[in-house]
Amino acid sequence: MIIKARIFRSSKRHFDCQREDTKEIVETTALATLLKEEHLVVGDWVMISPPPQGGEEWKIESTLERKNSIFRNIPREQKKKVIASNIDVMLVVVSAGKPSYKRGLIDRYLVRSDYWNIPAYVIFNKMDLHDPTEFDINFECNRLKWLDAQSFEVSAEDTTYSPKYLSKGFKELKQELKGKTAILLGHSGVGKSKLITSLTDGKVELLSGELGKVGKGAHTTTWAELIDAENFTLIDSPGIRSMSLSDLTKEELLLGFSDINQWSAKCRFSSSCTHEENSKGCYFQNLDVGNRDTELILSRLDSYKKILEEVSNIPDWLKKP
Ligand SMILES: Nc1nc2c(ncn2[C@@H]2O[C@H](COP(=O)(O)OP(=O)(O)OP(=O)(O)O)[C@@H](O)[C@H]2O)c(=O)[nH]1
Ligand SMILES: [Mg+2]
Ligand SMILES: [Zn+2]
Repeated sequence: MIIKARIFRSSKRHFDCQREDTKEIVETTALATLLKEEHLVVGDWVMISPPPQGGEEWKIESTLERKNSIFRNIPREQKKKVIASNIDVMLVVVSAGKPSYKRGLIDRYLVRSDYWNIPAYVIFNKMDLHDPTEFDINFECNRLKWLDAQSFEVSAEDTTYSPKYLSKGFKELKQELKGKTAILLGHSGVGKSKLITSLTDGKVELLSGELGKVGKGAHTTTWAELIDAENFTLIDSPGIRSMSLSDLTKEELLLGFSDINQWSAKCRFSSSCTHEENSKGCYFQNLDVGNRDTELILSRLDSYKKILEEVSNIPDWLKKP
């Protein structure tokens, strides 16, 4: 008997897999020869065979081809570490309270989303703590709409705080997630683990960490793991300190900023313009000030320039596969 199953948790040679037929979680090990050839990650589909008589552990016989996979780029080692596979949507979680909102991180994830060809939803969590003088959420949501990314406003923590639009945020999100595998990504402490508790109506309690004195997360989650939320599958993942894009070439980066690419064509010296204050005939430097569209365009340029600097630190020829 050979059964199809999916890796929900992994540690070195041992894997908790969910059987596709009964949805039961079983313990498995993989043959050393298989592990030598393949780095198994959560989200992988595998074929497993039952334990020998008296035994408890199933055996992973083979793996099925991945639809896609996501990785963490480790610039120091110029390495990519695959962390999960077969993902339908990335949930980019940001905090609308503490830790403070980071727009740049969203733009980084949108580049990855484009590169991986996996859609991204942006989740504004901790709306119960949101102080409108800190940042204008309407501007941010419009900006995302304009970038073709859906956004949702929710609060994972306080169930007593449920103005209509917050529960609406959850309802819409759950609707959108139906039948999908979604990975939660974002800084430590933004509430990824807490959100999973809310999205499973409290059925799944994960370890959540208090924020430290400076309002940053404590890196509570240390491994990626899958969670069966009945109508959809969620992957909790550890918070990242920074989301490196240094593996991309300048060309690849520009592909992920198609808006910048189009605007740049309007600069007088479009092929060489660096869009600095003193750049002659630069489209960006000649926009009407005090206009909302200008603010949006310049916010994108700001993100682009920051990432371009990082990408330029390593010469492109070193990045060819
Ligand atoms: N007020 C409020 N607190 C929240 C909300 N969501 C999460 N928190 C709190 O924020 C802290 C961090 O939440 P976690 O779920 O551990 O954050 P995480 O993103 O999983 O963090 P790492 O696992 O470290 O990456 C916890 O103390 C949560 O109780 C929210 O919507 N509102
Ligand atoms: Mg966590
Ligand atoms: Zn320019």
